[in-house]
Amino acid sequence: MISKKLLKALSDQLNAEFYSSYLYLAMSASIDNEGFKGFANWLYVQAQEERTHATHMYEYIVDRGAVPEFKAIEGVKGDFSTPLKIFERVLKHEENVTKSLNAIASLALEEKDHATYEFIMWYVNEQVEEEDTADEYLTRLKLSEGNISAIYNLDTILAARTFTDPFGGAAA
Ligand code: OFO
Repeated sequence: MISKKLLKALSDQLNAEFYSSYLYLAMSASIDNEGFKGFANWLYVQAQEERTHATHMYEYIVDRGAVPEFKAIEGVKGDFSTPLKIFERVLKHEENVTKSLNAIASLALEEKDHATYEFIMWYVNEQVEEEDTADEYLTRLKLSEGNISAIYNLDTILAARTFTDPFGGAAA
């Protein structure tokens, strides 16, 4: 049985993963209307991926014989009118997500809940790639500032992203 403290931490993380999905969907909608269809596509796919992170966490909690607490998902606020503004926020957001995942990993170790530690380490490791990708696009956008053809070039690259469920399920 999972401890109350860990259940709370995992429930909060479940909520945070849904918030991530919500955030990326909001960014996608805004930037789509600014004419950057490739960035909109990348963010839409990212929102789908975040949803799988949430449902995978849900499955783990239920498999451990517990029921997650379903709290309200925070509303999304922010200026998502340019790819640069978006990726500044994406990187900051992902860095915060990494911090909360690391805190859960530490708590699981403290409680000697090795199954939860193993489970959460998938997410911790996934963050390395997510932060790296956000950082790479942010750097490229900073370098291309003011150069619209360079930004559209990146938009074309991001248009090619397709959704693959990291846990092998069907499209969400
Ligand atoms: Fe859920 O992977 Fe980043 O936030």
